[in-house]
Amino acid sequence: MKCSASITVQYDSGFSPFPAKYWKEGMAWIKSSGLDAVEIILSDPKLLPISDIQNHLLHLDLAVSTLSTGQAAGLEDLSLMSPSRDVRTRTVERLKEDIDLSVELGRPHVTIGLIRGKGGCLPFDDEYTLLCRSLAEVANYASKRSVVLNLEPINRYECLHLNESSAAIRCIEDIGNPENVGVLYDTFHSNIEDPDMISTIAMLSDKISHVHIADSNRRLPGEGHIDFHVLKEQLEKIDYAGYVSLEVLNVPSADHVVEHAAGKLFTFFR
Ligand code: LER
Ligand code: MN
Repeated sequence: MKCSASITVQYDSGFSPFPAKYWKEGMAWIKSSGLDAVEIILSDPKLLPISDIQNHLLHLDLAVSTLSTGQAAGLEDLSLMSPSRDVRTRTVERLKEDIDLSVELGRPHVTIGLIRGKGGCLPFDDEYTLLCRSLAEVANYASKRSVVLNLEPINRYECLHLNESSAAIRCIEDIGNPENVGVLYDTFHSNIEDPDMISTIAMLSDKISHVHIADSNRRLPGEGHIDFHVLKEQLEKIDYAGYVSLEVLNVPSADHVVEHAAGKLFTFFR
């Protein structure tokens, strides 16, 4: 399977084993580890040295699997379901900029994870309506630019909406089933929220547009209790052809992740 790992390029992230200022070294590590692509973590594309990044990717002959956009929720309080119209508008605008960046980088998918907002400011149904409205606008723009969005179910301890995989499917239906919106299946979240990981993958089937790999404790695969052999078999059964992308915490250390990431990923997915 095509393998990728997360590298942050703007601000430090617990999901990148390299600090933001060492993004070039991070991408070189991905290349030398034999992975196929980098998942880029960013907050504000307007502040990025885009041509520098493009040149470096070209120099390394490295693809981009996905743009991870959730950092802007944590650092800038952006949210697609905010009670504030101004915040929602700025969030939609930001995601349009992310989509434009995707076009410049060869159309990697753009993830809608925590940038949807944590929820809890308005009655649940009202927030969900706002989320669907904002998401439909972003999806429409992405469709015009031929970019795929990954809608990511995220566990209940991080946000209140779209925790289970089935909720993401329902949300995609509620915005009219746009062809360019898929589900980001994150093994860490699914292990917490879904009734059964294997039947969930079967249920999601060709709606899966991206996969995040982390074990039950958000460490490297094989360091917790998820059965990744069975998981890989199930991804093969549904003919999943996208990336499996490492998104683990730097536990016990970033050095540990740098040393073992590719080996652990390849044990299960190559
Ligand atoms: C992002 O992909 C994710 O999985 C979230 O849990 C980030 O906190
Ligand atoms: Mn994830």
